[in-house]
Amino acid sequence: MFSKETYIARREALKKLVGQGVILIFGNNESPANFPSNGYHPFRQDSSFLYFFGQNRDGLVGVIDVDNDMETLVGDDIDIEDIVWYGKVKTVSEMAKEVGVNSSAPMKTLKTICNDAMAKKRKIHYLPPYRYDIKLQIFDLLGIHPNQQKDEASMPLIKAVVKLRSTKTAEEIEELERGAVIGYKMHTTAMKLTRPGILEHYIGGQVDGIANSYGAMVSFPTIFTQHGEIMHGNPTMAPLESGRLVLCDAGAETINNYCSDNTRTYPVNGKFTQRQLEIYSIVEACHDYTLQVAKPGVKWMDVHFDVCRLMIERLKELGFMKGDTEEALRAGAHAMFMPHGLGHMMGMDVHDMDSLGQTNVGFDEETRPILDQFGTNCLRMGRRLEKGFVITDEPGIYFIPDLIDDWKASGHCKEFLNFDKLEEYKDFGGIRIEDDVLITDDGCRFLGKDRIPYHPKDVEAFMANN
Ligand SMILES: [Mn+2]
Repeated sequence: MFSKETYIARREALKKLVGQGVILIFGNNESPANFPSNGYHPFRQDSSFLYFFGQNRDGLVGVIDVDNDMETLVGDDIDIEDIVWYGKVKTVSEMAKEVGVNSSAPMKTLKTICNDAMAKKRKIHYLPPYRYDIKLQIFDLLGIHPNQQKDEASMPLIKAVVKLRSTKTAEEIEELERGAVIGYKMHTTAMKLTRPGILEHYIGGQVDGIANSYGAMVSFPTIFTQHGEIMHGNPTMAPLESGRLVLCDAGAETINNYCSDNTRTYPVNGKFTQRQLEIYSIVEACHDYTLQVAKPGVKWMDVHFDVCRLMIERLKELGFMKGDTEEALRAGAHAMFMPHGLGHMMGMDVHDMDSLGQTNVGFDEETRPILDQFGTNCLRMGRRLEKGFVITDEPGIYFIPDLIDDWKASGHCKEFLNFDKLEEYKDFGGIRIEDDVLITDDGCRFLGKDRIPYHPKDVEAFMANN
């Protein structure tokens, strides 16, 4: 947790931005896995609640009455039976004081607060809920059916939260650096363990264990797979095979829930083949290009398309693509190889603020999302970069057999693709290289003390020596 002053300042800024009404920030509750008292663990608090109220406990709601400048932490103190099982915990009043909130109240008061505000026709702001128990709670409190809650969520509140959380402060950057250090341990451990015969599942478990040991948890389910062409290929019981590539996309959350998110792709036997190197070097060039151009004022969507141009040019040289680069780009032909965006915002959520709506987070009046083109519709971030943004740089090239068959059958983008050549690569898999980048005054820099090896020579040397 940060100091009390941090949370006070954040709430002050929020009040100024929202201007009027009553703001409800819902914390999360325990979530049952297979029976009520056996929950998913560790408990994950809502990130916006953590941002404004700091407390990492279930069953809390933060109330900010903007008009009367009053803040209340709502929640029930635990009783003696719970103390027997879980030990003594801080009272809600103590938790409120820790984050500079003067008043606290039991959960039943929340209904009274809401009824009173509704009777006076005051605006009640809440963020789009994503957990079903919170949807029921909002239904009980405000009478808004769960199907309507996303539409009725407060746009002024969403915009204010996005504005505040997008720019990372010095103390947040320190946390993100800590996350990157754990991420480094996770990835280099996976590289050290990788060898023919070992199970994907085993290495995935070791990677997760490091996140749990040094931080709070993984920032998303670990991807460790020889099928890199499957975007979210979680580890299976398959043994690693010599001659194949393995893709590891994994990240940690620190104890204070700031994330890391990196991807590396490397040969199971520690040595790239020529065929693998040809594709790898394109992804490497795209990854490095981003670093040269990312700085305040640059539109991320432009960087994304420049990377796609570079990819098309290089794929033309190898005979995978053909025709005019600009026309191929406009047609979205490159999505055969990279069906996702170049990167996303990262912070307390690995896809930062995803629950607030990607259009609200990654786009603005000037830069609108392109939702009607396969691949480009997965770009989560497009708007101009600002100092303090943290963004992932994660180009990739994949050979997806079903996508090759699908486009070949329909003739989609056939003027830009060499399907005969693609047929030969159906067993290739996929390559992605990902790092987390902080936008600085006049450029950008990687987060983390040490770089996880990614240049082929460094990867091979690291795997040979460990
Ligand atoms: Mn990512």
